[in-house]
Amino acid sequence: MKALSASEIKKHIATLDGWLYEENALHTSIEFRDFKDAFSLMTRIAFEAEKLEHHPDWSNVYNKVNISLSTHDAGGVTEKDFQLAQIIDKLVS
Ligand code: H2B
Repeated sequence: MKALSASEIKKHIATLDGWLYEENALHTSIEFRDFKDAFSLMTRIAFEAEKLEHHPDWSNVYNKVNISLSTHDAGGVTEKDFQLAQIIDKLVS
């Protein structure tokens, strides 16, 4: 899969909720009520990521989840990152 250009990424990112494009990846930060809610959402994302065969780079501290999406094989952001970002937005909302 081919990495998207900066202008394609800017166009696509407008369709997402609370994502930034920085350092060749899409980033978001989500805050939950507590650790249980944060980890529950991470588990649901994990199942979707497996289905898509595309996986987030992420970290979790207590009720906060930081997510970065890029396609390692392509060295940048691809359609797959936007697919996963859209799924994450849907699961969060
Ligand atoms: N996830 C992400 N974010 N980037 C990749 O390039 C990638 C992946 N490659 N998940 C996948 C797995 C690849 O290694 C397997 C073989 O499909």
